[in-house]
Amino acid sequence: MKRSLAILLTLMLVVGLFAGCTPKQQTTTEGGNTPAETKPVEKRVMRIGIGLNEDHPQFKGLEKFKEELNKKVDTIDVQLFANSALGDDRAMMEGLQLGTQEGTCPSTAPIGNFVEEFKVFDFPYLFPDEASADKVLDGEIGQELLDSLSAKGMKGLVYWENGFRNLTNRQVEVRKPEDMKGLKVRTMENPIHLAAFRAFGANPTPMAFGELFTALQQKTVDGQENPIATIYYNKFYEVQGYTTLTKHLYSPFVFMISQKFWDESTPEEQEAIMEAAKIARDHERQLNREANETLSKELEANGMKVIELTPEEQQAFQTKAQAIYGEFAQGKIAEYLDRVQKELAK
Ligand code: TK8
Repeated sequence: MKRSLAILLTLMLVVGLFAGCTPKQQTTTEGGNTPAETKPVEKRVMRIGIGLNEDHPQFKGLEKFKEELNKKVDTIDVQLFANSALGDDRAMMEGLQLGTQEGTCPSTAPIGNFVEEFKVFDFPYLFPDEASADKVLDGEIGQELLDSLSAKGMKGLVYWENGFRNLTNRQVEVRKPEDMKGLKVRTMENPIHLAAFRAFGANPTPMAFGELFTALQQKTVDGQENPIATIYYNKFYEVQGYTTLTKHLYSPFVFMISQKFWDESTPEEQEAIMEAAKIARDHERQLNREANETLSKELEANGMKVIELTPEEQQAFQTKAQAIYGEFAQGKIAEYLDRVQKELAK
């Protein structure tokens, strides 16, 4: 259903392109009642898509972005699309490159397929808490990585938060890596995540987020991993019995627009976009942290068992994960990993 909608939208966009309706010319006008001498404001359309739904803090952040941007400039018409309506994270980034959409906010994990250095954020148990993540992401290292996206046709604006990821599954009360033996776990499309789950003893399989709920429902996979907010707002409790608070990975989002849209913006628009993106970031992070703090109870109220790990139990997962660092910490990724670790030790 979602997929056919995505195909339909893609077709419409392609037809639009052939009809000579390129994104630059794809403008809307406002002010039909303006006096003849006043030129109506020509608006450029900024279509922003995400995989999560309208209830998630990420969507609330986008609404905030839209509101703030509208306060500052009246030349950009922000249109928001939730639920993978424009495609999954990878397809939407390709859409930015192709010019078929203007904005998205993917997890960093699939970005590593475009700019390798982003994989530095895929090492499990790298960040001990949100404050440490903010320090690195909002600092020099984070900025360098955002800048590296420009060469790929994407303008990285700022980092938002997906959050610490936790394991859910249908049938097993997981407390230690051994409990995951043979468990079919969906991960994002990222080699380090796959290796980590193999190291835990699971049987991981990569899949786009838009297909996940159905896959869990149809038992194609037994489990998945995501922050509490996503587990709750996507109603995974309807198809999953257990959440284990593994907190195995801090997952950032990158709020990005197409480099083309950015380059075609005036300096005033660029400043407004950047400011609105930052205000929205702070709003999104705050809502997301509240959600991740408070929604465990709601998962339980909806029939899930939420398993908190002792520090020793968590250490067992961390030790397994540590074993894969060497294999993936190579070349530029190793350099970034080293810098991140030094920054965290300061
Ligand atoms: C949504 C994804 C999602 C991510 C995943 O587009 O795929 O599991 O955590 O939230 O970015």
